[in-house]
Amino acid sequence: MSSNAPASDSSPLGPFARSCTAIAGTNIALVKYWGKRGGPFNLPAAGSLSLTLRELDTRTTVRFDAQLGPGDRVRLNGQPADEGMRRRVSAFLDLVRQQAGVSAAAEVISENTVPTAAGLASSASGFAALALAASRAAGLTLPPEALSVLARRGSGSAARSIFGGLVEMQAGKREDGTDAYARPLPEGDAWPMRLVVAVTSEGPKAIGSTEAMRRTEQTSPYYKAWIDSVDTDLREARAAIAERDLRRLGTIAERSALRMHASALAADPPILYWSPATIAAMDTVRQLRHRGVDAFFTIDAGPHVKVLCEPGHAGEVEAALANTPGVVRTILASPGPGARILQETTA
Ligand code: 2P0
Repeated sequence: MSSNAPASDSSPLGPFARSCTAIAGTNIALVKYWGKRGGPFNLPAAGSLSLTLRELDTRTTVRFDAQLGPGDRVRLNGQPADEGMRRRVSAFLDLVRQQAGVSAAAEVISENTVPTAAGLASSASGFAALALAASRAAGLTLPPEALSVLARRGSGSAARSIFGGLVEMQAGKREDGTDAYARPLPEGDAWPMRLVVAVTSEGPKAIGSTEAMRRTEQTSPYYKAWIDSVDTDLREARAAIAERDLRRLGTIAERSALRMHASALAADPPILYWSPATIAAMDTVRQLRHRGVDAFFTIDAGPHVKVLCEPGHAGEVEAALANTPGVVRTILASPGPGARILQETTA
């Protein structure tokens, strides 16, 4: 079954259950997203640029069924989702139901390939897989840009995971967010590179990125300077990618991550995601460079360090990070495809 027409509950396909299983890789931003324009559409204040990964992904099945309900059922990694997540997923499903003219409740079953305990479970892969699975299960066939717009409503970084390889998210200008979507960079999936994740010891639960962004926007005196710097980073990153210049791209990625964290550090109260192991891993990366290994770090809203390098250097980078005090283990990741459908049923 494939149709552009919304399949309403009164269509020949309803009231039967329709389900879709989709998979999406998480992504790591090389030019970071940190700040929103405001309003109800989860609009980024600036663009961002990322690498979608093959090894760290989320697989999600959505089944709309008129016999279910009231309310949606949501299971994450084999457990019922907590109330906060269930509401967030339900609110997202409401957007899909509205767009498709469907009123049935849904069952959502989602599995991350990354153990949640590693603190790497990502809303990026989660909402990208959910956007694709839910829209298809509701009878919609959305073009990639519309899928990216939909995924953004769930989580800003999820808009990028619709596409594979190197991806740019544009901030857009419209108030309704219809131009705030991601796009794959030309041949961005054809450049072999590796990303080594240094999983650091877990500290106390860090502040979530949505709340941390809000606090940075509202209280950090460095927020405007951070946002003003992003366009230059994007322009230079695009040029580095066009030239296949890993050293230049990596240098921009480190700069972007440090500036993002600097803006958060200056919030009130301050937001500090780093642990001693984070700083030790950054130092390891600098030492690798002194030894002639092109390796470049980036850090997200947590203590883990992600290191960009050539495939031929990945073993040396992994070994050096594994020997770094406080690093619990490493994960070797590579560029991966965009969100895709694994299975669909119509009844
Ligand atoms: C990024 N992060 O560009 C940045 C860098 C974390 C640090 O996008 O509020 O979970 O759901 O739109 O997508 C994390 O933010 O935020 C994020 P919401 P999201 O990857």
